[in-house]
Amino acid sequence: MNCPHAAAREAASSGGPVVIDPLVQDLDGETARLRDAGPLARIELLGVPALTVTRHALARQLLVDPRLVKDLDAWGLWQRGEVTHEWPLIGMIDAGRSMFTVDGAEHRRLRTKTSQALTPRRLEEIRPDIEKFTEELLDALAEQGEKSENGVVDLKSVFAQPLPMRVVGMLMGVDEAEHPMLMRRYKAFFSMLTPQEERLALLAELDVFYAALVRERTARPADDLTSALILAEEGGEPLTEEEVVGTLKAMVAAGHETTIGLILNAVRALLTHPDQLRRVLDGEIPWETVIEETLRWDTPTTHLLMRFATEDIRIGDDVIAKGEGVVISYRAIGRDIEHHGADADDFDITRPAPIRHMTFGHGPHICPGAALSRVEAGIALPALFARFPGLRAAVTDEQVRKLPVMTQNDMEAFPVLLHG
Ligand code: STR
Repeated sequence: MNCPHAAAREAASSGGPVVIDPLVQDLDGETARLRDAGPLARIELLGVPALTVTRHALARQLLVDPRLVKDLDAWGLWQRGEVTHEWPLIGMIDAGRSMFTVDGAEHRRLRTKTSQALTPRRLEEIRPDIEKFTEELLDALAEQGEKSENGVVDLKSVFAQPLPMRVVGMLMGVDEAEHPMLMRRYKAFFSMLTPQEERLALLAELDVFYAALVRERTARPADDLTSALILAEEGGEPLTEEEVVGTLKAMVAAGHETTIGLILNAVRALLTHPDQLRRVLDGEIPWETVIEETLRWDTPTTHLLMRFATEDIRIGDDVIAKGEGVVISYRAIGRDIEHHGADADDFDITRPAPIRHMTFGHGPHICPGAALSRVEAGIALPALFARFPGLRAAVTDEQVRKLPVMTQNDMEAFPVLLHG
């Protein structure tokens, strides 16, 4: 592959593009390499070249640049057939028609109803439900702990994973009986160990499932966001069935996978920083600070795929060429020394200045579920530590296994002891 741009030359001189490891064997090392490769770094994703943004300031600029679009057809490698559905990450981009894949006025049309359903005021209405789910799952944790011979339970499968699924399931109107099926399929979707044919097949099965749900709600509307998206509005253009399906699947995938990471990463950070945990439990430092620092330091989304340049974009001495793919590396951005200071790699909830992270993105596509995830984590974390103040990890931090997922930052499991 010839590399006509300055970013490529810089990467080449330091040994070529940063190759993103599908097995996530050294996430911190990789994050540091990305940071060292410059604000606009050349990377390789399973053999496919792309650029990635590794600095807060540059991301802030590019995420409002209308010359970068989500439309897959703007990708040169796709146009030329050099990337096809055989590429295991294509499902991260070719995700159906929704606010996630469309820009401009159409994007606003596809997003408005969903973002209105997720305002802090509207979320207050479902707070009691989230509290109830949390209490039920804490009971399940206690029960598992009693049943387990050595007292070890998996905080992920019993608590951190089902909670966000119940919340997004309730919002969208997905029956609880379907949650295990969905969690299984999304785990396989994200895992790089899943063969691509299997991934394409499971995505097709999910499409069938979501289309059936949309038809069911079209016939019998219920009190959920799926029904609200279907119902025609005065003035506004209603969403088509395809668009409701696209929105539903984006909401379920995003609403559960990312929040699992937030909850687990916060617990892990606190358990490995007991002095800081003590200050939180003493009421000296608010849970909100824990959540914001976790979002910065151990972002649920490692890399966000992808945007494409509709024309050459000059960045200092560099150029993003028309047709090139641009990733946003949120983990590297959270560890940006230029923005967060020399100690950006430290988890530290005692930082004097407010934490100004960009983990939910910026610009028109900024995460519409940001407030929801903060409410969920803001309920789940204090409730977990109130019920189990002696909670500790049952494995060393080095033994915690990451999922083999290139874009999300999640664990295989988090074995804990509930009573220390
Ligand atoms: C997963 C597959 C799918 O069916 C639909 C989507 C669209 C929304 C995407 C989601 C994807 C993957 C995880 C994303 C989410 C939006 C927010 C979430 C990228 C591609 C993040 O990790 C930020």
